[in-house]
Amino acid sequence: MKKDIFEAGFLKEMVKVIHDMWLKGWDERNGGNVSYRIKNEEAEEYIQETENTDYTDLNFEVPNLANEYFLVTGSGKFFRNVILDPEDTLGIIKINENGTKYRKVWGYKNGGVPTSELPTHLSAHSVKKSLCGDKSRVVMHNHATNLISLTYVLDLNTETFSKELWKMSTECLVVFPEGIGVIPWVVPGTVEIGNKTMEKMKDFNLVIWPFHGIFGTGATLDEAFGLIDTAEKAAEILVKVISMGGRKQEITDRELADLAESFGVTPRKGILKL
Ligand code: 2HA
Ligand code: ZN
Repeated sequence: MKKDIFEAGFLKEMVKVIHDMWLKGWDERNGGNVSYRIKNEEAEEYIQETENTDYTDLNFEVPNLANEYFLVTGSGKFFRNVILDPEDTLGIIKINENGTKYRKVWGYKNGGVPTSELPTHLSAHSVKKSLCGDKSRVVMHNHATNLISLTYVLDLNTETFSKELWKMSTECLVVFPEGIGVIPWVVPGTVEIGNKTMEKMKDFNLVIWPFHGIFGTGATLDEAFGLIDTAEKAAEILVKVISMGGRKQEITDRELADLAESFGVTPRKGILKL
């Protein structure tokens, strides 16, 4: 007998983080999507294996995610409604034994399907699992307003975005010393945007999609949310600074290097000019 999934910590945390994202104003209408790679022991406690053999092709391969379970937001679902009906707006999928297909094992109860950004989520999970194992279980996407705004006015590269955000709030360099990855504009929901994001995920935990939104990863929902929240807060400050006519003073590159040394983090090479 499996435990009641509505008592599962991972489901409660997912509902809460999604509601928090909605309250932040990052997820208008059906904007945004989140996936959590469920730990095996959690999956075994809560998920009743179904007879469902109705597999959907992924159209790409993630062999290292074979037999993994993912809690994933549903396509077209509004984040503001997740708190009202998690079993309709969320679902759990299980990847097949060679990482080429998935089937639904819980949720999506009115015939829903996982997010249109599943290619990016699973590609990112695949890279992160191979690089950091249990230290990465969450992929989170949303339309954080100020980060998107900056993609219209800053040069679209890692050096510019990372340094500008590091300079806007002292904690940024400590929270994301590896900086922030930037890809070109690509049609969302495609395997191509999944591949481009995956390439960046080898080096970053934050990847910006210009004129669209942000992807963040982490070991936990709290971590992925906190990472995006920190970057978005810095972006908000930068938007305000630019709107007020620009800066009169700032944290210097030397001071950022001192900060990094003091906190024991290594800033991505080539960004600070010392
Ligand atoms: O799920 O945010 O990128 C809706 C989106 C697509
Ligand atoms: Zn989006």
